[in-house]
Amino acid sequence: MDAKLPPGQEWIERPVAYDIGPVPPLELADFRLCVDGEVEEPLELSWGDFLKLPQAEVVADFHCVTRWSVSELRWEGVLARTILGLCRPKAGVEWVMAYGRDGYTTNIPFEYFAREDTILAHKLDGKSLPPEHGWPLRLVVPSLYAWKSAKYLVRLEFTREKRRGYWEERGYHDMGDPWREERRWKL
Ligand SMILES: Nc1nc2c(c(=O)[nH]1)N[C@H]1C(S)=C(S)[C@@H](COP(=O)(O)O)O[C@H]1N2
Ligand SMILES: [Mo]
Repeated sequence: MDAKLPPGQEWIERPVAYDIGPVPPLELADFRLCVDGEVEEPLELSWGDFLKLPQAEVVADFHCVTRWSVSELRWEGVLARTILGLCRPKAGVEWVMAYGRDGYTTNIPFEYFAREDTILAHKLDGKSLPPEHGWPLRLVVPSLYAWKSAKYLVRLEFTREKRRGYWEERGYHDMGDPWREERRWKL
């Protein structure tokens, strides 16, 4: 028994990159992160603005629904909690939609987004994010399967009602907790 390994998973050395399609190029000078929807204070952050926010580090295991897990990846960036403190979601917000610049979307239950280990990461294991792992910025939600960790992050939208992202529309679970094996809602 390995208490750190969720049911149905096996350990591998490095994360395998999965992308739904090509990722448009980007100049950092053009980078913007939008935080909007049901929030008191919508944000539009340039790369410089983002780097000025308090920086943190999260060491966490990464679990993919295709049954691999990677132990103790070290992410650096801005905690989701810091973003929540700035944008102040309104009462009744239950979901966060994350958008990548490749057109990817995924819906994240607010309760998991707000956990202390959720991070908007720009570094992995001490280095700038590799292109295939989400450069320049990705969301990392270690408490959910990896498809909830949107790469190439450009927008976070807070909503009261549930909407489905790219994989959720195709049958993946709305919650996605690896400890409950919330892999698919449709078999
Ligand atoms: N923007 C974006 N984020 C994404 C994806 C994607 O195609 N586009 N794929 C998801 C899926 S299905 C998985 S399993 C993880 C894989 O993360 P990795 O490529 O860093 O290993 O990224 C998730 N985030
Ligand atoms: Mo995936």
